[in-house]
Amino acid sequence: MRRSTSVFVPIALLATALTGPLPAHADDVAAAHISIKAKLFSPAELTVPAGQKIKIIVKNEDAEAAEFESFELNREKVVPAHDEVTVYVGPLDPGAYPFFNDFDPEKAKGKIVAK
Ligand SMILES: [Cu+2]
Repeated sequence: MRRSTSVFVPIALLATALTGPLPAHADDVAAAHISIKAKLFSPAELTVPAGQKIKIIVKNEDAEAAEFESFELNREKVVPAHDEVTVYVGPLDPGAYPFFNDFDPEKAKGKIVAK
């Protein structure tokens, strides 16, 4: 069977836009954003201020769950597919804090650098 015309349906795109990260942060904690796409962290290196509490909003754009994990930060949190979680860290001493996706530890790695 042939379809006479291709129908462009922007609803899926709109839904994606509406479920994106909220721009407003009600509290005064500095926010940093990391996304997971095609099983890679972006940015893979994230610089944050040392000496203050930080919230890291980890957004998973993939269709598979991920787990944001860091031994150095003592954090481990599942990020469901197409969802986001908030991870509070700090105040951090200056230095590098590696993290990885525990569901795909060979491929997805990154680090937070506190300065
Ligand atoms: Cu884990």
